[in-house]
Amino acid sequence: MGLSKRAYTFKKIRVSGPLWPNCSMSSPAPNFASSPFSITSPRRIPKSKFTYKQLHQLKSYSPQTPLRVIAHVDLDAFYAQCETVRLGIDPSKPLAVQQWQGLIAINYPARAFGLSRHVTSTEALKQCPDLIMQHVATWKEGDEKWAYHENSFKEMATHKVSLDPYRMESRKILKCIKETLPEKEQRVEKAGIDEVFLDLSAQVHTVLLERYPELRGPTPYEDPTERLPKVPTTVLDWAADALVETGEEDGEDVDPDWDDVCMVIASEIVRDVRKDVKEKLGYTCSGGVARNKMLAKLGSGYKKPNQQTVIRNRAVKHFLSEMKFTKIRMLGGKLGDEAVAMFGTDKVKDLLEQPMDQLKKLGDDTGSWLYSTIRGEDNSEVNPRTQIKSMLSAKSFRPAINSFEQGVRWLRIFAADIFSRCVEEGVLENKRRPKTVNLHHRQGAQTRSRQAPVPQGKPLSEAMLFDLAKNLLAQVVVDGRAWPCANLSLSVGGFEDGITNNKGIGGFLVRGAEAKAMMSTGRSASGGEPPAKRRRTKGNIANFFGPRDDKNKGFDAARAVLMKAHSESTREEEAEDDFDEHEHEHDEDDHFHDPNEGDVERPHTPTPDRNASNNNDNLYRSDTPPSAQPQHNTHSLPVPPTTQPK
Ligand code: DCP
Ligand code: CA
Repeated sequence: MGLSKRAYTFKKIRVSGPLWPNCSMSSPAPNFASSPFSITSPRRIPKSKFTYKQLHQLKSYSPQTPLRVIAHVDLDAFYAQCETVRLGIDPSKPLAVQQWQGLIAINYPARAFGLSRHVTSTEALKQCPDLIMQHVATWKEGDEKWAYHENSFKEMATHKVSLDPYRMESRKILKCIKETLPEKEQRVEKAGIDEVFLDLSAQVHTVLLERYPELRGPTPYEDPTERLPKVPTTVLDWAADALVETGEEDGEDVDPDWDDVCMVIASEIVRDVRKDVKEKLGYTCSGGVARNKMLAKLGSGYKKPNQQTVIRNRAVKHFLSEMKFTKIRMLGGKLGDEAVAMFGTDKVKDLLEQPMDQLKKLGDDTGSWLYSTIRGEDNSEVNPRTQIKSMLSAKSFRPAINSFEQGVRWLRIFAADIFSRCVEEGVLENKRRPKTVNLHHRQGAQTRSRQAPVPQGKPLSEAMLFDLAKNLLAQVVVDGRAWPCANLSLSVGGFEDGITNNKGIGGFLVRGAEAKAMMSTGRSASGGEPPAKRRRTKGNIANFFGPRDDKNKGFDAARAVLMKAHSESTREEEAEDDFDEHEHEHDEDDHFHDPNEGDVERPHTPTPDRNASNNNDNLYRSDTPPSAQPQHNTHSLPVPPTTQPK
């Protein structure tokens, strides 16, 4: 391929020409007589390779149409931008966000000094003496709310990181993006704290018909396989977009087809979205536009900061073959490592040579998913629901903690932290609500977990979460060998939509039974015996909680917590028996009634929501043992989609 030729063709596609053929400039109405079925000059008039059916499928966001357009928008150096915006700092100044001695986000001016997440704050200052380092907000033991504390990097033993400020900005940005898009033609998926996927298909379809009236009207001969007329222009204006080249000699010479036009329109939309986010909130972001999520995400990371990249269908093969497959969504973790070890390469190019049966050594579903993924196929849908499945609040202790009371003090912070996030999720309006609460406790190499159901019959409160957490810790403590404890975390999970029917007193009955189950098993309270049977443990409660253990610090306190919880749950149940008779008079659950809610649960999306729902001091630290990480971040393998959506 001659270099000059390539340069020429590239230029041709990027520059010149009318911006857009507006209606008056567009081609004449389609010549239906030119249908392949027509007897008059069937092959003379060139047609698009796309059909009317494929065009119409755009409107309904069908993943099947090759005209599909998906965008991925990712904030540049997100936490760092949050701090420049919050503090009103000139964004051209180098800035990094600090967490204890490490840096977790570095803005682009600071990256110019060679700084990356792996350097410590001391090293960073040597490399870039003017670096502004802002420590993340923290919860201080005993405080009711997180704050930006001075010198908090020295307070690792008594403070806990809060990512709330970034989550708040994230929500504002999401709202702004949604407001930029037409209300009835948007599909936005929050994919992480600083990234979204947009399915622009329906909106692009509308714009397409506005600009090209020849595409309107009924399908000729009512034949959906009828091909569309040719695009009435040979030059498209990609404005400032980075265009991935086709890598083929004649790639740019082939006239644009409707898929290219769809991408131009999508790209204009993404440019508008990015402009709005910048103008209204002050953040820059990068965008990727392509035919599916996987490619769009690769696109947004291709050129940063503050740029957008389009991967036209004609460029996909070339783009991917040059890529390391470990950069592909869901191949960045263990699955990618496994594939590298198995095939001795991290290049898509090499993996493309592997037949399907070889790839299936990774498992049947994974193998066929990988086979199509490296060929640029991804039918996964943009899922407009907020995807928080669990929330976790955690702390690693250096030095380790040694008593029940110390643990309880942290639980108070965790409960406040998680509760405030639940409130943001709409728990008070009963939009969403967690079903379970989990406590993870790490002592040496051993991690112990206890789980309890969140009582469903009354409003979720911070106090309720705290009590549940305390009970769970008490269970760990009475089981012995709890100290020294190196890591403690509390999480809530099983988020479900609001309760649509008013359960009334029934909810309280469940709570009584659930609480009992928790006490009687000493572990997870799910399942369990019927209440009548459980009641028998009442008399033997002291025995049940075991003999005193003087070496186990905090044992007495923990035991007292469990005994108190047990007696409360018994009292509740007795009282509830009374309520039951007056069920309709004691309608305490009005608060929960939300007729707008009650959708069925969405299928599991394999995208790991790394940032959106966690607040773990050590979430990103490589020295954190896996046991200290949240469950939903430690799936052994990302589960690729096994079924293709319709
Ligand atoms: N983050 C973190 N630790 C990591 C990765 C990310 O704490 N190992 C946090 C800080 C980031 C934010 O998540 O600002 C978003 O992560 P990204 O990977 O998108 O990184 P940035 O937004 O910082 O940079 P980029 O411009 O490369 O997207
Ligand atoms: Ca980012």
